[in-house]
Amino acid sequence: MSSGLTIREYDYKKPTWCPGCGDYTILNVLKKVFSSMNIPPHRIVIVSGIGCGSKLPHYIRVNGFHTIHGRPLPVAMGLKIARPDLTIVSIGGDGDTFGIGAGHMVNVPRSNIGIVHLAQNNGVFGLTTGQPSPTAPKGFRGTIYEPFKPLQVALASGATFVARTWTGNPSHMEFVIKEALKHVMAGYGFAFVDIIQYCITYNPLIFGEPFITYYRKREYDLQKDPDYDPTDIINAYKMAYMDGDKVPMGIFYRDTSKKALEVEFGLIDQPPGLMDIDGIDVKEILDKYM
Ligand SMILES: Cc1ncc(C[n+]2csc(CCOP(=O)(O)OP(=O)(O)O)c2C)c(N)n1
Ligand code: SF4
Ligand SMILES: [Mg+2]
Repeated sequence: MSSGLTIREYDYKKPTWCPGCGDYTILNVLKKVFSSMNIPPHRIVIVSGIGCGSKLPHYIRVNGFHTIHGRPLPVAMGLKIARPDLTIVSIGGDGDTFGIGAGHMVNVPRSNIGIVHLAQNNGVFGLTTGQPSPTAPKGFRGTIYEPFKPLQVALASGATFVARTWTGNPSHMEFVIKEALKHVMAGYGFAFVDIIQYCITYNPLIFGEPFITYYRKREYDLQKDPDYDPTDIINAYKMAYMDGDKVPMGIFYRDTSKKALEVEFGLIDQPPGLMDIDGIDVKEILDKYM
């Protein structure tokens, strides 16, 4: 594994997101996580759907696959089966993940494939100018349904790592994404992270309060509670149902008793984080195709 990678090595094009958008935080945190974990750019693939947040692979110097709306998860899964040695991060908005892609949000976690999915959960369809997404609260711009519950669904779908963070607390996000990657790289399987993301343009207020103030007042760090046991799924469900004055953040659930699909079916000899293909000579392959 390479060492000494700086954040700058992941820099690429300048984002076109609105100034103040929470997606900047996610992008910067990802660069920081990759560099601090010394994962070189050529060993990472970020697969995204369609939406504001899904433009992220254009702004970071790693391999990227900008797929179609709602499909980052199945594409990432196919990629992981073909190249289990790579670190694969799937990313998509709340429309992508919980609307059009909801079927994949149920079936990919239960496969326990070793990928991390990051949901950019801003409560709206940002790219198409602010229609309510599945996670929008009842009443928001005429929404008549109760909101989709990302963590409850992730737990029920068999994800072996389930967490939540938000764009107003970058150091917390860094901790959570790092732990999610470690879970995957150790060969334990699928990791889901719900990222509550600020959309300054179409959803700046949460129940009438500014986004940052709302979550800062209510964030409740599960890892600061010595009595919280993230290996207990019943505890995790209880926390996933908690809403209102306290918004739990952090690792809700972690199950290290299962093997990732690629490990269980022998697609890979060792968990991905421990492999090193840097020494392999690819000239013969390149000569064949170029
Ligand atoms: C199959 C399909 N249906 C609809 C659209 C139109 N569309 C593009 S992005 C989007 C919603 C984006 O919302 P979200 O996934 O929450 O991402 P955000 O823009 O908020 O980051 C929709 C409905 C599309 N591109 N493809
Ligand atoms: S519309 Fe919202 S989600 Fe999209 S770039 Fe602007 S602030 Fe970000
Ligand atoms: Mg959205």
